[in-house]
Amino acid sequence: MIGILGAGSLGRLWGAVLPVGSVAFITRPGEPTDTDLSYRFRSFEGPESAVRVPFLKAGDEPELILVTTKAGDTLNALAGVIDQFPVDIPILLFQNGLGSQQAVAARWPERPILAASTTEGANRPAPGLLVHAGTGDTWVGPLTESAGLCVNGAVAILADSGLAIHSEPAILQRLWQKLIINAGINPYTALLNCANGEILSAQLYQNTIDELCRELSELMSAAVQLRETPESLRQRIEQVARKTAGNTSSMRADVLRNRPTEIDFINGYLTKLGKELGIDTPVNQMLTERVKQLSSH
Ligand code: KPL
Repeated sequence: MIGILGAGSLGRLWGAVLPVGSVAFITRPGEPTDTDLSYRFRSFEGPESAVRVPFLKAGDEPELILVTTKAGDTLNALAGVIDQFPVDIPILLFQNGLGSQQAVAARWPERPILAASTTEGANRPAPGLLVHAGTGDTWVGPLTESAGLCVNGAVAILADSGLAIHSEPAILQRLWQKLIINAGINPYTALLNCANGEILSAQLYQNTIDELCRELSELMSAAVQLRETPESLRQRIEQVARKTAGNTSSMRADVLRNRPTEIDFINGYLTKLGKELGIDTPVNQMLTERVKQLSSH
């Protein structure tokens, strides 16, 4: 049995693609477990089907826990449920950005904590409907010492979904690659209230992207020894913005729905890291402050 903590789009995607009967959602303390979670699932370029996932019952022991909460909720959500699970159960984190994963690993260093980076796309355009909007790849790697032995097992369990799953010993570097893309697209789409592709012609983007990429290049090199020029980072950001031109980014979607954004785990994380490493990050700081102002209104 696989337990899923967090019934948002990504959690529901795993609930839909893993074999029927092998998954259950984990409830927070006080939440009822008697009725199953039901939703419609539109598979990628495939038919629509009905999905019904039960909630984990007291005494059920999952062999793997997937944590698909928002980055800002993760530590609290896990703290509320983790004591019911034996200390050797692998916990796989799917959060965007960085910072929340390290906080979990630092809080429970004795547990096998793993992190995943995924390019699967899922959204919920209507209540009760989950759409698998784009297929991608998912990489899984260890964060704590005891997690190293659990990577292959977790990859094998998730491969039963039919999605492309790979083990990645250097998961932190992989998470950084995604962080760069999110740092260069998400805040602009939120501030400009536009689809991903539209940022490219906007003044705010054009005036700041080169300096942002200089900050990203310096931070990435200092933090995880990945060396890439600012120009090549800009190229990668723009490639993804073009490829996902019509998409509403997760950060713009959060702002539009009045939900907290993940800015603290993207440009906010980079700003904080810059302070720790003695690297100036004025553009990351400006983007963080402006996105925060946006969501406080
Ligand atoms: O990951 C994304 C997000 O919206 O968070 C991108 C790559 C920007 C696609 O929308």
